[in-house]
Amino acid sequence: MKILKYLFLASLLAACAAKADVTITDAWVRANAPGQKVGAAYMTLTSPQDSTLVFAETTTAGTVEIHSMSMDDGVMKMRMLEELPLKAGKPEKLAPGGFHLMLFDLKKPLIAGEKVTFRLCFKDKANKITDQTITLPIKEAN
Ligand SMILES: [Cu+2]
Repeated sequence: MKILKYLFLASLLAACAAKADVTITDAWVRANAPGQKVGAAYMTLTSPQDSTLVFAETTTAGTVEIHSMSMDDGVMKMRMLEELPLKAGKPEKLAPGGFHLMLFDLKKPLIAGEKVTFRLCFKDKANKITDQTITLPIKEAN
């Protein structure tokens, strides 16, 4: 199952060529405590056409997953999403308490004031894959 997913991602990556026209605002990475092995990144994604976030990667983490967060019986639960749909012109917010990009297997600590560069891949209605590289500041959550 896992291997299949990696093969799928590898083919996506190879296909990621043209630049995506998605606007990315309010993007930041949460600074974390020393020794923490995971991290989270937040941003608002606005696409002029229906699109889907299908993949994210950074050299700072071994893997990046798209997560949702919700309250379930008073307990915060995170769930991994295969993809995140974006409606044309509607800002989709990734913010604390909701959607986020989860960073696993961190290669270095996330220190406020430093930056993390991500590559995001989007798929449009015609299944065309585009990508965008964005550098996010690391900030303390407030
Ligand atoms: Cu998460």
